[in-house]
Amino acid sequence: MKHLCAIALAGLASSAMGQIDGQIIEADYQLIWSNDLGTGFGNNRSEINGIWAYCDATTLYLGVTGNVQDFNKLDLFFDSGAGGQNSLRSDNADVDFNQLNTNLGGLTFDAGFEADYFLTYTVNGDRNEHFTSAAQLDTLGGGPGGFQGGGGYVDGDQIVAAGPNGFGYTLGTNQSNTGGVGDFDNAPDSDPALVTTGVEIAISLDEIGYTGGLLRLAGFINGGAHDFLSNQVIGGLPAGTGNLGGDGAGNFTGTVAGIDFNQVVGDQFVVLKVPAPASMALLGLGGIAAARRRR
Ligand SMILES: [Ca+2]
Ligand SMILES: [Ca+2]
Ligand SMILES: [Ca+2]
Repeated sequence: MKHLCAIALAGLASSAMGQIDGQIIEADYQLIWSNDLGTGFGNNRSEINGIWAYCDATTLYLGVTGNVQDFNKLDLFFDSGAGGQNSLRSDNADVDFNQLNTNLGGLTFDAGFEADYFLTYTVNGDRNEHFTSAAQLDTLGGGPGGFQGGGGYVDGDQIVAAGPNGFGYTLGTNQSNTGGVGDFDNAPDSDPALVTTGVEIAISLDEIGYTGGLLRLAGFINGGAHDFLSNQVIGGLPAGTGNLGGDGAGNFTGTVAGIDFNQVVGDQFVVLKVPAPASMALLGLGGIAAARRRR
C-alpha cells in the first residue's frame, strides 16, 4: 500500500510517538481548524475547539480538542476513498441502538463529501464512563459496524477498539478542558486554538480504507440519541448560529434527517493535512472536491 501519508514518514522518523491519552501535545500535530462559535451544549461539557492531525505510514492521529459529556455524542465521519455516502443511508450497521440508521439516516453532507467511515464517542455526565462505536459506510449500505468498547475511565485512559474492519483504532480521552469557546453568545474562555485536551484517536489507515488522495473529516457534537445537532460542527457554522437541532433550524424532530449542510454557508468538513516535509503540507486544496463529486 502506497499513499501520500507514507511520503511524510521521513519527516517523522526521529519523532517519538506520543501516548494516545487525550492530550494533543505531540509536536507532529498540526492545527487543521479551530472553532469560534460558543457552544449551545454546555460550556466545557460539550464543545469542539479544534481539529489536529498528522499521519505516519500506517496511522492517522487525530485530536478533537474540547469536551463531550452528558452522553452527548461526538460523531465523526471520514471521507477516505471513492464512493461512500453523501446522504447517510438507513441500512448501515446497527450502531448505538440502531440510531446510526434511525436518527442519523438522511443527514446530508456538503456536495462532494461522501462518508466512508463513522466513528462515535460518548462520555457520561459524571465523566467516569466512556464508550465508542464505529461502522464502515458503504456506497450501497450494509457495511460492518457496531460497539467497539468502553467502560469506566479516568482522564488519560484509552479504549483499544478492534474496529469493524479489523485494523482497529485506539482512542484516548481527557475531559479536563475549561478553556476554548464559551457558552453560546458569550466570549471565549481562551483561544480555542490553544486548547490541548480532548479526544485523541490513532486509527489505522487500512481501517478507514484510505488509499491516497484527499482525506477529509466531517463531524459534530450530537444529542444523546444522535438526534439533535449542536452548533459545534467541524469546519464551523456562520457567526451567531445556534444549535441546528433535527431540521437545521434548531427544532427537535427526533432525527437529524432534515440537516443538509449544503444549506449552511461554508464547508462543514475539513481536509486533514499531512505534516512535514513542507511540500507535503497541503494535499491540494480547492477544486478537487468538486472534481471528485459522484452521484
Ligand atoms: Ca468517500
Ligand atoms: Ca470552554
Ligand atoms: Ca455547507
